[in-house]
Amino acid sequence: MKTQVGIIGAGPAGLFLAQMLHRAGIDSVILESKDQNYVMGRVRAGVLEQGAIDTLKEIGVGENVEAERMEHEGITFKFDGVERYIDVKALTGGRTVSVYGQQSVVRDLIDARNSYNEVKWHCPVSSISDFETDKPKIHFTENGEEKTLACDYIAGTDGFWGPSRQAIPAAKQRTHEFVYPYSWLGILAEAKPVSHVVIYANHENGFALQSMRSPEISRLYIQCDNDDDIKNWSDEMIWDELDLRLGQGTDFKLNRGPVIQKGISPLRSFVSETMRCGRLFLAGDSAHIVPPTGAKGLNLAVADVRVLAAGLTKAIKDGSEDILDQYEAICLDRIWKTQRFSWWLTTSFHRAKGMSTFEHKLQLATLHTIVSSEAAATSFAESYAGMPYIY
Ligand code: RFL
Ligand code: PHB
Repeated sequence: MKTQVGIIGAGPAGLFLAQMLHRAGIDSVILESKDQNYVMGRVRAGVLEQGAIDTLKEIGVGENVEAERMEHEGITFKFDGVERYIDVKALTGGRTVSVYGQQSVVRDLIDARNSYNEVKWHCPVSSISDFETDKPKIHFTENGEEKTLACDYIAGTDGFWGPSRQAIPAAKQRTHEFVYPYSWLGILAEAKPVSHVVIYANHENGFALQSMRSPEISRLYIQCDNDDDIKNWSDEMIWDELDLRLGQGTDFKLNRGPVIQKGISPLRSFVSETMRCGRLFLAGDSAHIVPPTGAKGLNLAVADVRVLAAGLTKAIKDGSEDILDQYEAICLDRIWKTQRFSWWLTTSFHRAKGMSTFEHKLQLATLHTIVSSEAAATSFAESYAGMPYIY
């Protein structure tokens, strides 16, 4: 088997990349270890930057997003008796974010792909080889049979646990990691959201967040312990805790309804500064993880693959790797700025066990600064709405 770009993983990064390459007239094959229903059923990201929405439209996948997205002009912060709406649109000269679930993004991109070349589902990649030559290879299994895909370039869009990053020789890896002392317990519920914007709350029991997927479906999160078990939390306990933390001493009540999905996710910050090794390029969660506070993971993946698609197109069509040579530098600038934003927002809103009163007072001072200084609020809003793209 042969193709121009071999793509490992049909998450958002791989699917966006494949669509961009297709529009540029470049062939690709996507190998995905799971099946289509599993990938389409994964409940993850919800908030997309204006740039990610515009990218979907630019690559010809904008129809559903335009009809279904819920545009958010701001966000509400609750802490220390304060409830403040941050008007992101006004502070950034008109930029907004939108709630459009990762499930919908993935569905739209898979539908687009299926119209010309299906993803190879159930094809786990076991290893990659020869990527430091001009004949890289991807080794995978299909229906129990070992196969090889020969390609000009490999895109490692296989998430944090995939094989691409692991294939880079240890001496060439430059990685940085920070693991937080708390996790997120998230639920999806058939309940009308009470607020039409996202709410972030800092409460003495920990962080809480209300978001949504549609006018009928709420998406809600609370901070929990790293060693917590979802079995420790009945639905009623979760609703009570959400009301308490989001209420901040008022008689605030969410609309309750059947919980259709629940799970716990750890929080991690991670950067692989080595995003290229010969003809292997890492993009999305395989190269970096941000904690979900700030809602940047999928958005960063889109920014990476915009650069990668431009670089691969130029390399394959014109024989020039000059954009690919800049790939790491262009991506890492955005990645580190976004890491800083996500870490800062996470540590300002969560209560770590054993946190000193000094650290807690600093958290509150940070949040009071945002709501009392237009300059500080603007800095937050610029990051939340997302930086402009280079490519
Ligand atoms: P993914 O989505 O992990 O996809 C990688 C794909 O690779 C496949 N794979 C393999 N395929 C073949 N062979 C192998 N050996 C393979 N190993 C792995 C996997 O099956 C999978 O299909 O990575 P990608 O494409 O880089 O996308 C990243 C995003 O999914 C992630 O950054 C976001 O979900 C993060 N995120 C959010 N991002 C936002 O921009 N806005 C948000 O509001 C937001 N909220 C969130 C989030 C992530 C969360 N969790 C659960 C981590 C909220 C949560 C709770
Ligand atoms: C979501 O809607 O899933 C969501 C919203 C805001 C975040 C993270 C996730 O910071």
